[in-house]
Amino acid sequence: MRIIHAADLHIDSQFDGLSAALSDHAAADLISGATRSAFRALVDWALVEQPDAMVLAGDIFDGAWKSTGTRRVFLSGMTDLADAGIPVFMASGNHDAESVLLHDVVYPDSLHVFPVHEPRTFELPDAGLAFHGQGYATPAVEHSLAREYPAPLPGLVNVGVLHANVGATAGHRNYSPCTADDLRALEYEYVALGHIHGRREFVDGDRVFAAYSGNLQGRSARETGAKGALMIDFADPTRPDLMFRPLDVLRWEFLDVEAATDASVDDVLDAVAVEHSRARDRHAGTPLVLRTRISAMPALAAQLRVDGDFAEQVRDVTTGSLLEKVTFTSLESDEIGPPVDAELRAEVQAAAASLTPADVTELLAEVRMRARGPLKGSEIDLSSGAYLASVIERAGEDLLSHLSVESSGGDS
Ligand SMILES: [Mn+2]
Repeated sequence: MRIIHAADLHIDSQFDGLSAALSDHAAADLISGATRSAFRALVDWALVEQPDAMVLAGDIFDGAWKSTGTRRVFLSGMTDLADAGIPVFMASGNHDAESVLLHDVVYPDSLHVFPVHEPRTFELPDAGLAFHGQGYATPAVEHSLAREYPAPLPGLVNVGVLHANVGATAGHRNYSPCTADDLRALEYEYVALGHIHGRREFVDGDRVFAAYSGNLQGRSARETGAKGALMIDFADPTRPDLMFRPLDVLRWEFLDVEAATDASVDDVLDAVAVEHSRARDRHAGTPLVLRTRISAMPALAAQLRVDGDFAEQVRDVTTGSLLEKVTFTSLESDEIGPPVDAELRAEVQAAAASLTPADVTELLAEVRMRARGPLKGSEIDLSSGAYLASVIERAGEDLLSHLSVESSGGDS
């Protein structure tokens, strides 16, 4: 007996943090359609594998319906699964809580949606399975839903479906908070979890009793690596076997390139090419969206930062991937930077210091307005004083590094 476990599909969600550098139309189409394509890949995988059931552990949708297309895509997948005799058991999460979605659509009978005001058990006696779950009535569920989950049914393999933060995982909303011990105490054969986007297993000795499948499709540079769903095999119900299947249609990768102290521009390009080729090998065939961080000695870092040709060359050596962003950091060193006229330096620093948060807000608001469609600048937080202060500081530093490079160029 086997089930597929997926969670956090976030169908039709926007992608965070993509810069306007991704203006390529084919790339933009691939990205904006990625969560739908990954959902379709999930359905197609199930049609091939013919599991006894599929469970979806919350955040299937990203929020209020963005278009009728979202529902159509989901309904079409559910209908195909119904036609293949694969039932689906689905609980809502904080993103698709009952209060934000309109359930004005008729789904096939084989789609079972857990209620949101109390837990419910769906039995699948022919397959020997029972599914226990509860969805979110509102986006913020502050109490533990697991606490009220029913006792396991004897003679069946019991599967919990739960959207929750287990163990107060940092960086995630602490919704339906519970501990791994709370889940083990349910005495189910397996708890299918959603909410945390990284894959994670909870084990008792060598027995997995609960797991996060992670999300189906990475959506930002914070979600690097392969994303997909789990196949849980209960051939030995006391020891479920988990198999991860990547289903994402594009993948975020982070290239970290540290230049040697005596590196030239060409050396840096070679190093980027090597890291890129390794990443391509790791993710054979899956399109990559790259963030690249180049660490170099201060003078070289400053030179590369302002060198337009260099950006173009980096693009060339990463051909076949989408280069979303390149950042430069200076390695710690005693190196003395190229000279900048002291008077000029003081003027630049004064100019940067005299920029007010209001000036910066205005400038950034325009940048944000020009970003279109799925290319959303979530990193631009205009309400954060600390963020605005950091922008002002960086503006001053960038300008000074321009001046350093220009003055050193003039000397030679
Ligand atoms: Mn969630």
